[in-house]
Amino acid sequence: MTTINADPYHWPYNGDLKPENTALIIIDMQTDFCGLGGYVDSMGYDLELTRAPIEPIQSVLSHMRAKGYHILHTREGHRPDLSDLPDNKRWRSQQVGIGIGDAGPCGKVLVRGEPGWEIINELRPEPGEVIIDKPGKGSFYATDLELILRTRGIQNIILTGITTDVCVHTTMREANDRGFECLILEDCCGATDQGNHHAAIHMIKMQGGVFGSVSNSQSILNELP
Ligand code: C5J
Repeated sequence: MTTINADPYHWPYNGDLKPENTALIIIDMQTDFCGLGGYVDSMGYDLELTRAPIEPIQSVLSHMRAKGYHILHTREGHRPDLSDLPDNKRWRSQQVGIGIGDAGPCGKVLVRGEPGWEIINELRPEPGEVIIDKPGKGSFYATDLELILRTRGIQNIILTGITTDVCVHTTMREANDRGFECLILEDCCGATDQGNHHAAIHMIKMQGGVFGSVSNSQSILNELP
């Protein structure tokens, strides 16, 4: 029985925690969400908030790499011809800052292959690590993430990345509904609004852990087997 200190329950629920059945997922640590001139910056949001998790994720990532855990990264983005960009998503994004698919200081916003779409250097994937390209907020919709997790025998997912209330939360909900046992690391996530970050974390703790449990980078560094 091995668990991590977490709230509202010690995680995972069944104490079956080992590198073979557990994955770290780092969500959308892309320039568009946390870099100068990217999508979030163009909307006028505070980059400090979405950059805050970079260092804690770096610590968790190197710790979990060294212990041989599965590491997966995701990127939100669209095909260069925008054929997978819903009209309403594009229209809404154009109401604030530079719209998705439109040209900005880091290239076309959230378009695959553009500089702003790339994962930031601080968290660059290593060869062999899985990268999931997703057109939506959730990492399961229109991707092969579930197939990869099941093929590898992964039951437990540790979630990090940005933004807490959008892509991280959507992915956690999708994973939870599929029976994956989820842990979110509070200091390894960030939102464009601090109140939304706290609310998103609080929601997870309701109903005995409605989507899983909540912990932090220090607990992973101290307690992960
Ligand atoms: C957003 C994301 N917030 N990665 N994307 O549009 O959370």
